[in-house]
Amino acid sequence: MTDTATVKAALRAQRIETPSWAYGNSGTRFKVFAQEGVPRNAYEKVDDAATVHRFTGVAPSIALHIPWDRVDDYAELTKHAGDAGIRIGAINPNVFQEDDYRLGSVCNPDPIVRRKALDHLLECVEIGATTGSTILSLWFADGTNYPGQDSIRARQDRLAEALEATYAAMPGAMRMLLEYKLFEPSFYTMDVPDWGTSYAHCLQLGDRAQVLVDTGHHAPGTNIEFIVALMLRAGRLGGFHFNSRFYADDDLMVGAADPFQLFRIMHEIVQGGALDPAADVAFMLDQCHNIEPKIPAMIRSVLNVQEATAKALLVDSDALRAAQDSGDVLGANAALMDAFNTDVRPILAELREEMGIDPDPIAAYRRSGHHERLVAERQGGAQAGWGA
Ligand code: AOS
Ligand code: ZN
Ligand code: ZN
Ligand code: ZN
Repeated sequence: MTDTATVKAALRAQRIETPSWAYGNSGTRFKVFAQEGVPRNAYEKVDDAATVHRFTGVAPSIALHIPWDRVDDYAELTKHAGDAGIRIGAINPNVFQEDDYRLGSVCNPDPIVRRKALDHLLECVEIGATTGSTILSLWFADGTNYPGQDSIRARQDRLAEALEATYAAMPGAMRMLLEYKLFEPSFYTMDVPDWGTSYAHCLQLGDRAQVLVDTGHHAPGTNIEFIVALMLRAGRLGGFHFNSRFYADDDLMVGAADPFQLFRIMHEIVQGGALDPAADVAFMLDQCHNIEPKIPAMIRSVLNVQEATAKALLVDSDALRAAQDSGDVLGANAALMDAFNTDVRPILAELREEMGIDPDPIAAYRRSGHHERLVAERQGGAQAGWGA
């Protein structure tokens, strides 16, 4: 059994990034439900991320989405984040919300549209440099709906060209994470539908291009931890967009639908030595809280990742390896399940007390009166972006 001090040290060093868009109003294509007290601009989203960090102690950065978080002065926003106790994390360019992008962005058949999309990616590289961000996080809504609609192969060439130009513009400290998604908004094919496509492009680009795994972007039943192990082994696991899915890209709270899957993923991370911040695997949340209050939902999500991580850290690796090596199928499985079935809430509560934060972050947030203050202060909260 790993000793408690080692488990706590690893949990204390863990970093989980929250996304700016989770703090704004969101919904489905049927309805956006407006909530009270939501942020009105990027500055207030930063404030909410800082609040989540204050109550959890392990969420010290916020991912931005451009143009949803566009501001006049990014240096000022960076300072605002610093003053609030956090920093700017991944920069997420948005090349999917304009009429020009009906047939795609960087894969569009029209070179003028491709140029416009590339210019936005390059602008985001600059924003990353100004904000001290080390991650350019790329997701393309590009794809086709009908067989024959466009050349699958030509679109790959266009994609490669844009990625290459973007990669070339990145400062040395910046990584490019390329996110894949099986379907939606395109239904016949997406241009980056799976880890293999992302990986192939990353290999061509260079060491600082890595695969981003959004847990909601796979076919039902996909073994995500296999992909995680494979990409880690290849040195190409850039990070995660954590969330839960029941059916499609549901973007529900991580660990809510399938805590066992999250544990299995974190087990591969721990075994692969990738929990260490030096391994540079970004643990980011990509969620929308359509009907539940946003800040406590984010706190809950951070705790869910922590709980899965704690269980993965409790796996008795020596016993596991011994069972594996001797072909003890049941023993190996039991080593994993023993850890999964451990109640890790007491050890996490202890850790939080040692860190000087409340052992029960959700209860502490409720008691703090922060939500009521936000409702009083903020009138007319902004929509996260979709349908805006
Ligand atoms: C879209 O499905 C991807 O998950 C994106 O990472 C992300 O949700 C988007 O950029 C935010 O709108
Ligand atoms: Zn995502
Ligand atoms: Zn998702
Ligand atoms: Zn998604």
